[in-house]
Amino acid sequence: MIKLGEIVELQTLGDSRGGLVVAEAQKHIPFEIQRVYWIHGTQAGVERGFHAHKALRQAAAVITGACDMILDDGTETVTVSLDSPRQAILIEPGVWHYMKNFTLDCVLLVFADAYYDESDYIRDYNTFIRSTKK
Ligand code: T46
Repeated sequence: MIKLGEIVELQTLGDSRGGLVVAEAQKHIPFEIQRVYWIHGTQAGVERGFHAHKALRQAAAVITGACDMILDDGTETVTVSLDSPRQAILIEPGVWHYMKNFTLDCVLLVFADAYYDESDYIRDYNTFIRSTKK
């Protein structure tokens, strides 16, 4: 059972030359990775996300910089500060989530277990809350 806002530790192989972090599917990331995208250059004060996924599983890591991720399963809300490239946060289906407090240098890398599908998004909060009561 994955808890809300669960963090997974990635493999850290840095040495005196600098950092090297590895994320392998089914090992550090608990699913097969079908898609990778990243969010960068987010301007000051911008908040993004504000949706839940019906089936998509994701894991997100900040490669540089920092941001906060807020996750809400309809019962509980947690805020997780992401500021380490050595960790990823799991974003499971049925979790309303959004991101804020991006530093200007933040690069948020996201692993997803499926291709982009807009029909997998719930972008209305009331619809999301209703879906949690079923
Ligand atoms: C999520 C959070 C963490 C695509 O066409 N393909 C893609 O793979 C993605 C991710 C987005 N898009 C389109 C959909 C929108 O028309 O790009 C546009 C911007 O996406 P959106 O407003 O959903 O971006 P965020 O930052 O609010 O959310 C994104 C992901 O979409 C979402 O799945 O969980 O990052």
